[in-house]
Amino acid sequence: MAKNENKDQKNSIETTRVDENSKNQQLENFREDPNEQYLTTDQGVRISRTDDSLKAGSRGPTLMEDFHFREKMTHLDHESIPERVVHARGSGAHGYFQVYESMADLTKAKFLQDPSQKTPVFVRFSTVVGSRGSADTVRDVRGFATKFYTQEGNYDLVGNNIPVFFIQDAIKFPDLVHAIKPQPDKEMPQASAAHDTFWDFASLMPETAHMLMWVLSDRAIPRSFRMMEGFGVHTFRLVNAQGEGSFVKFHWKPLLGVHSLVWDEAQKLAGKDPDWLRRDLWEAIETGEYPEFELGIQMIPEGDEHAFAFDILDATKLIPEELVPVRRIGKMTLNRNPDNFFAETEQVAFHPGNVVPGIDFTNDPLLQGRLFSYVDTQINRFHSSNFTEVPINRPVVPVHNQQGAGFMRQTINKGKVNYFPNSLGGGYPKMASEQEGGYVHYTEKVEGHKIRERSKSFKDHFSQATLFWKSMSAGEKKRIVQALHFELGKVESKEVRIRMVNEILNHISYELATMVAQGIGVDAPSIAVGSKVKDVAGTIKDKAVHALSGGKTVEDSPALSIDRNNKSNSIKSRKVAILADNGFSNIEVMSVKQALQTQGAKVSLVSMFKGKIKSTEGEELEVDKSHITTGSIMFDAIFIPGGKESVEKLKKQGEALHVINEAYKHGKPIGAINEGIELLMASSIGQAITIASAEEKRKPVVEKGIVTLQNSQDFTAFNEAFIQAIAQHRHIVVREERAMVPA
Ligand code: HDE
Repeated sequence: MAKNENKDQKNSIETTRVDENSKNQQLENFREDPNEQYLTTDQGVRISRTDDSLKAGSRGPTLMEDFHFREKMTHLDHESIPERVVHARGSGAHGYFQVYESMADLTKAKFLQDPSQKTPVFVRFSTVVGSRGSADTVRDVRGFATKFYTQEGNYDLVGNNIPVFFIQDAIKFPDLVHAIKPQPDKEMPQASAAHDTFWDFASLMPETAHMLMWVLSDRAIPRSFRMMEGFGVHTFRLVNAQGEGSFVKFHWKPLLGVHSLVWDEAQKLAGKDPDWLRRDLWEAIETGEYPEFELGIQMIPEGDEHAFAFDILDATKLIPEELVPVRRIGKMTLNRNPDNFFAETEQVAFHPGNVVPGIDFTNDPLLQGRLFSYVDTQINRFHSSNFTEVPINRPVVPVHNQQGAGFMRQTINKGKVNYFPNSLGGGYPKMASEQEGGYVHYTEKVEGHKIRERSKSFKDHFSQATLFWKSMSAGEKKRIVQALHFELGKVESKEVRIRMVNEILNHISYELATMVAQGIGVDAPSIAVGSKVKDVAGTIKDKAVHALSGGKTVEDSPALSIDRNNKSNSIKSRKVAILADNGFSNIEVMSVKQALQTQGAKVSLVSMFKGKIKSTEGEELEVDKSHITTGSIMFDAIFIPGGKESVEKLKKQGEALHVINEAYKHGKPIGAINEGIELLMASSIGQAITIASAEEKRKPVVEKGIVTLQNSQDFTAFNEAFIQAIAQHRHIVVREERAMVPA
């Protein structure tokens, strides 16, 4: 008895300690380090020679008894497992999460109580549609899945970078995935929605309208995984120790702000560096630029379940932040790259059904269907339900149950008892009371007739799509139209294009439908429809008015816009290229480089060839990147130092001129000092900018995100202006009236 009491004390949830290193320490037991070791077979036998198979004579047939050959080849033959049916391409990172203050009033989840506790996490970012080897920068939703290794077991927040979804009911998911994936006859196109079947489906499914707007916006081409928001999408439920529930929406807010690529850049990156986002994440962590995200919650008291003009169980709707503000409750820091892609990033298995006490589900029919799908597909990937024993998937707390056996079982369960109830095994493993950390499902009252029907409260498909459109900046609107020109421009069926314009876009906005029609060979709609809408109670209202009962309405939501609300003004980890050749001004290079690096930017010297280039002052600098291996698309800003000889050489290099034109076209800040300005004027942007007038010379001049300094050594003022231009990230709108610059 006394022995069991001690054991209980040891096993108590209160005394279970988890800290930042718990997961790393657990993984250490499984790591293999080849350093200074002999090559062996899987049986541990040392190998004397691995370059030749065992043969009957050096020109004779290979012998069956060559166990080393057989084993080596067999492993290669079986190295692949099925890729994920969606979200196949992903990148992972380890880190930790820390809550800012106890959330005990809302949830009893232990990892959300103590601000001094660091809970280990593993995050996997992904694209959705493309296969494992597809490009990172395609237009797509990004997955943002987080596994919290808590002292009460694993909690998975399996979200996306877009707060809503295409469909309302999980039963439509196979149709959606079939429509958007490559067509079944010719397996084309790869990693793209721009084809007939997807837009055919979308044009017939008005519930996709809101999500389509997000996917067509800049959100779907993030500049970095570190610079995008994450969302839990569904309404979940938090439950406190008193058993009181409240509804919650989860958000991740990146501390670097939200930033995107432009479409032309994204497409080019897909060719020049298909690993763009993966590399960015990896390098940021390697160089100590740890990605940070704050966890935010929107809290809806249980009594407000029906207070909105939409249904909070409908995953095609968000709750405008202007109605229910996002409270930031903690921070996640990603600080360690995986040791092995396959063992960790590929084998990690997330599941929205992995919850801990204090976090519970709602009846959102999309969420309910997900609760079935994840384990089902994981059994297909791993051919066994024992995938939970793979190191990356193990909780950091002990697992005791009678679910033994199956392919590749690792755990050796002791004893003859594998059932419950039992007396022969002392009744163990035993049940935990709620106080002992036992999971108790929220006792929601549910009643209803069995029926295959959509709730009437899910019927309004356009109001939030309209709210999104109306909340965009002028530039964002323009880019949504361009995205539609691309996506629908690739659709061969005119019927589908017409239906998209009339049955979907015109219901979102007449302005949008008209602008899109113009670019895709379809007549503009003759009348505006859908500016009014019926709410759940049948009242006719203006569209995109989101009322919380009590009167507050939202007709414009800046929180939806990147341009208007979500940027940061830091240049931390931004990449800047210095274009130079022999005969550059070293003093200018050094001054600008140092100023940028002090602010956390990464600076690279780019020239025609690798090797060293010499400055006018005689200093030699190592070139970081040659033109052939890089391009403007791999940088956030460009700087051209003076130095007559260098600039004269660059003027004759199409590569250097192309960097300037393209960076200009993509809205990127460009800085130039003294003779460097001549290179700008020699490029096509010479026609787009005027550069400083005589009296403005000697101090930096900023025009359309181009910062110049002439006849002056006042680099401090130049650097300040250049840094400010970089902090604004893009200067697209102000440049667009001079669209003749080629790129
Ligand atoms: Fe998923 N989803 N999903 N999904 N999902 C999968 O599970 C599914 C949805 C999300 O990095 C699959 O293990 C259904 C919404 C992420 O490993 C699969 C429905 C959201 C990941 C699956 C949805 C997500 C997945 C494929 C509609 C945001 C990648 C491989 C009812 C809240 C996780 C796998 C990782 C992966 C099913 C919709 C996020 C097939 C049935 C909404 C981030 O089980």
